[in-house]
Amino acid sequence: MPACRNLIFILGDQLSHSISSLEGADPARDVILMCEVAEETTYVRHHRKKIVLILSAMRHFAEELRAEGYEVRYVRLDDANNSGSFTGELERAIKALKPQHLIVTEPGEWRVLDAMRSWETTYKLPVDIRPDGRFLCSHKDFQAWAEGRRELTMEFFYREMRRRTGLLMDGAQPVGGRWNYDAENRKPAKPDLFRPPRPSFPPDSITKEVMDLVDARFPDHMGKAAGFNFPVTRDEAQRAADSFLASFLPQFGETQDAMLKGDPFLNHALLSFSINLGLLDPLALCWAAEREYFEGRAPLNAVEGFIRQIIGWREYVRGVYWLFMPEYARRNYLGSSRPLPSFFWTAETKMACLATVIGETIDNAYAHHIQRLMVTGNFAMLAGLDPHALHEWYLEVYADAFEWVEMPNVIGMSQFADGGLLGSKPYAASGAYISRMSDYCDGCRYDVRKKSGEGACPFNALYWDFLDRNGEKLRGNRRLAQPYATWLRMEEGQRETYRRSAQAFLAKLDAGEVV
Ligand code: FAD
Ligand code: DLZ
Ligand code: SF4
Repeated sequence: MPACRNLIFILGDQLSHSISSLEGADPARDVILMCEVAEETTYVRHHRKKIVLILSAMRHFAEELRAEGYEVRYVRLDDANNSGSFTGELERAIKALKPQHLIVTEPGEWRVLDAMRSWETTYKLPVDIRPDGRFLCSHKDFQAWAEGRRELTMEFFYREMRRRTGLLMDGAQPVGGRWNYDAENRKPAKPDLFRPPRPSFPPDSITKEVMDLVDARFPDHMGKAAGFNFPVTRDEAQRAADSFLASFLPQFGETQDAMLKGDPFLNHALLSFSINLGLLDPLALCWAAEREYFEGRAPLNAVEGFIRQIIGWREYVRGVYWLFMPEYARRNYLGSSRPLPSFFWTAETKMACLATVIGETIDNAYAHHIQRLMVTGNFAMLAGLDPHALHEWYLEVYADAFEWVEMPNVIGMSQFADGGLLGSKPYAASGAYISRMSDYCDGCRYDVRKKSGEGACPFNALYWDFLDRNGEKLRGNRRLAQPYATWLRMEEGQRETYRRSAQAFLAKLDAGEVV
């Protein structure tokens, strides 16, 4: 085989034709490497639908590149000589193709970047690690923004991104006079029988082959391949985006924080997996959403809320991840160490909220933001579950989970394990919040109105016990002044009842009883 000039290595979450590693690529000269490897599929036990999504999207992308004339060296998971790791496959490709340069786009995980940095020495080959142009804010820009700030408040970062992009801007001012319309987006929802159907993406022969492979190879991973319905090409992802913009965006704001039994998607976008894999361009989506507002088809609170999630939160958590890794992964500000209960994998719990959210996670490899934050995340923090084990669980179970976005959301936003770097107060709530924002409590084996003792909603006593046992670390937080004042106003007898009720619940949890 003639020597190729550049070997371009494309990872499973870099499936974009405008990815930086492809800039200047020449099909007549360069070879592309893509590989399905055991190490990536098992470093946590990813949900089966997540593996199907990534491998099927990779295979479809390789076909698109071949149709453009590229030679793609594509290694399948079940290929006889597959070495099982990125480095092993790279080594085999270098031996076979003898390239003069290696080109990659920086990966989304610190662990992979760390390995990449040694490739130049190991393979005695120039390695060009290019910035990932799919993000608005480079590592250097985020560093510059963070420099010298006492608090890394997302809202201020978001305003910078609004100014930088011009999205929803009227000169130097935000359209409508306000930057943030979140106050209008906190309503509970009623079942809506008229919610339009979601587009479906029936598996083609490529996806079917991957589904069989995944079921056979990963029998002990969560979920099943059956029922797989994710977009696996950019055309399918665009169809999903068009459907969201036309049919769901107008109500996106209203139901953003709501949770309903039997309606796991409400008006959410279901686009995070497509964006994170590279099938959709996040900025193009924001421009399309802005158009819906300017042309009168969607209200400002919905469009601003959607844009904020993407150019605000999504960019911000990536900035935090790269600024504080690898030390960020070990943060455990509240010193929590309880192992995850088995119901995180089975959904077998008497708590209807957790049974619903985890059950939907097992079925769909998806839960929406408030389910992740205020049900599973809130429970984990109140019960003192080990944040690192919880991070691995989130990385496993959600189809959109890649460490750069998952870890700050879990360690920072949901567990306060970073000590308040990402959020100014812990997202801790009693059963009253879940009852207000969902219909889960109707028919739950526990009574949300009962505060302690047998049959009481466990979130109630756990909430007070959480504040009590973390008092030293949290009492000084201005945003917790009101709950601490309420706690201190209580009779000592009442406080003791809460403590005992929480301890009785946690003892059952530790004993492996069904709670
Ligand atoms: P929508 O609610 O419709 O939001 C629109 C888009 O905004 C999403 O597609 C996503 O790209 C972006 N977005 C919204 N919130 C966030 C956020 N907090 N951080 C980054 N992007 C955001 N998101 C992931 O992409 N991967 C994860 O692994 C992940 N783990 C999470 C873990 C926890 C504990 C929490 C609280 C949130 C997590 N999120 C994660 C953020 C958010 O929950 C998901 O992006 C969202 O639920 C995806 O569904 P959707 O496309 O329907 O989003
Ligand atoms: C998550 C994942 C999985 C399950 N499998 C593969 C794979 O076989 N090949 C691949 O290139 N990428 C895979 N990925 C995504 C990678 O884990 C991801 O690209 C890195 O973690 C960097 O973000
Ligand atoms: Fe969850 Fe408590 Fe409501 Fe049951 S009563 S669904 S445990 S919040």
